[in-house]
Amino acid sequence: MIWNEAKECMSRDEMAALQSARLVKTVNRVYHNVEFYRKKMQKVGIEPGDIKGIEDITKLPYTTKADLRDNYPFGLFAVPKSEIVRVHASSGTTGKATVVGYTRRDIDIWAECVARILYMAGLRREDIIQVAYGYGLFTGGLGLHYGAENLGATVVPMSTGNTKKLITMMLDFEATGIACTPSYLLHIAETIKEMGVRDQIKLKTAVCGAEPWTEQMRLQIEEELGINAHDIYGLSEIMGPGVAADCEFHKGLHVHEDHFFPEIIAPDTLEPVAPGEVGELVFTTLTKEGLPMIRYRTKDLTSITYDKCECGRTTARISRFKGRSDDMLVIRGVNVFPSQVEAALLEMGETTPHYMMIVDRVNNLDTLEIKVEVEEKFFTDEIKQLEQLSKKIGHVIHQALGIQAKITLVEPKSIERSMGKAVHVIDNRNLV
Ligand code: DLL
Repeated sequence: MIWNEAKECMSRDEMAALQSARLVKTVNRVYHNVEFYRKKMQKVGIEPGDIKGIEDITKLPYTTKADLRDNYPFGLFAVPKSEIVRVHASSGTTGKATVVGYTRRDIDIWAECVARILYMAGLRREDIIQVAYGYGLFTGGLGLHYGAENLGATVVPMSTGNTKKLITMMLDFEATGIACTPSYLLHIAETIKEMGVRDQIKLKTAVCGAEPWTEQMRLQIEEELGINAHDIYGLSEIMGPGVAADCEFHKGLHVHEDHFFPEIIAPDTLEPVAPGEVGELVFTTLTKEGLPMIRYRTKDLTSITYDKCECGRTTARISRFKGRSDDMLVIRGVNVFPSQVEAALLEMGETTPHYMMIVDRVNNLDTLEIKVEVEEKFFTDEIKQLEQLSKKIGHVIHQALGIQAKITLVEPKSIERSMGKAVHVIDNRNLV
């Protein structure tokens, strides 16, 4: 039984009609309230009256993260500051933070979107959910928090910081749900094993996201903890967590299309690509008041399908993320995504998904070293075994990436664990 049948199971025609009406409203709102959008539309000769329905969306110009930075902090807000009840910000790795703002209604819609996802993942009001995303300017903690409250579940606002305490409370409170990054959940699973309490946990569902992860990693988490793990996607510029997530069939992430209109474009030509083809995901918000975004280029690479899902939902589904158009590494002319390394390692089965890629340039030639954590036993046994494993991983990585890498096997826990987003790449080439 789907909780929000009216919103998630409407026909494609009904959805298009709803999106059209909402887009027209949004375009009018930004044209009249945000100088940046008005100027941008005038530059390409578009007036609000030219946008009559969702099919006209391609007439509108794209927006990027740089536009948000250039208008730091509040320049793209479409309501008076007094209407904004909360701001979040992402620090990013370069330049100024990007600041996002929400009206009361935006916050309510956000909470509902996250609640729909928690419900889709099988959580109900009887559940006790630990939220172990960072609370604060990052949207993860508060986003999941209000979503879980909206569902009516009991929220334990753990944030990040103390894994043993989290596990103790997981046991004492009999927590049945957890929301955190997938890499942190793996670390939690390791610690649960070390504490010898795997049989005592009551956990049944995890809602993980905020960073790229593979299907293999999702399955590993499910197996290690004996739970269902779901993928939740979102970005601060569009709302935060809750833009899309996967149902029990795990065949792509359902987009809340009544609030966010997805497009997939080729990052080089900026032309739309056909359903099923991989490209960059672009979102237009359809109901946001505080910070509406028009054709925002997420840089996330995925594909889309409009086929009805086995679960009964009719909303568009995006595939698990292939990486970002900007986290793609070009090593010796070959495009490499960290997720390819993770998938290859997990498929092999003899290592953990804890790895670090170190890219360098020596005598004008790119080098790639991959540090991979392997089980303790490989270090106590004969050196030959270690060499064999390293050779095997080298072969698997070569097959997966199309380039050779130096493999360095390291002991368990020697690669730093992150409670926030995991870092998998150190690029020393200073290419930018
Ligand atoms: O990471 C919001 C979020 C919080 C999502 C908690 C899910 C759970 P930002 O910090 O703005 O917002 O980062 C957004 O993170 O463009 C993707 O590149 C990446 N990302 C988020 N979720 C996923 C996911 C939050 N499920 C950026 N799979 C996005 C892959 C993800 N990448």
